[in-house]
Amino acid sequence: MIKFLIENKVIVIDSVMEPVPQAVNAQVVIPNGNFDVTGAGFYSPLNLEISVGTIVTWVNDDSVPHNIQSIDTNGKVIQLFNSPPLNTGDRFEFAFDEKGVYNYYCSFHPWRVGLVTVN
Ligand SMILES: [Cu+2]
Repeated sequence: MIKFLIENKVIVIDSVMEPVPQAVNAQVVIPNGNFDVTGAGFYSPLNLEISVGTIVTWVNDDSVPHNIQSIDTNGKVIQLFNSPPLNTGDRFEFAFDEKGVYNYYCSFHPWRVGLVTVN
């Protein structure tokens, strides 16, 4: 009886439960006081280690605007991930699809340099 109902699609069994690929997320906090060159307000974490495919979200928890600019190993801005000015509470996302070590800084406060390591 059950077989009949299934075969005739009276009962539909969703037996193929394909796992849906989930994007992995990670976060970097721009902490309060990050603007202060004499302070310890480093990006948290300073070196974010993630795996390929991770979406990273930077969150500005500081009282002043910051931005996120990808830079090369000489500190020169490159067009890879480049945020507009982020006000307090603003977020910026970037998906890392290739392995590597990625440097970034804030062009308003260029002493603030961070790293994303993609394994
Ligand atoms: Cu800044």
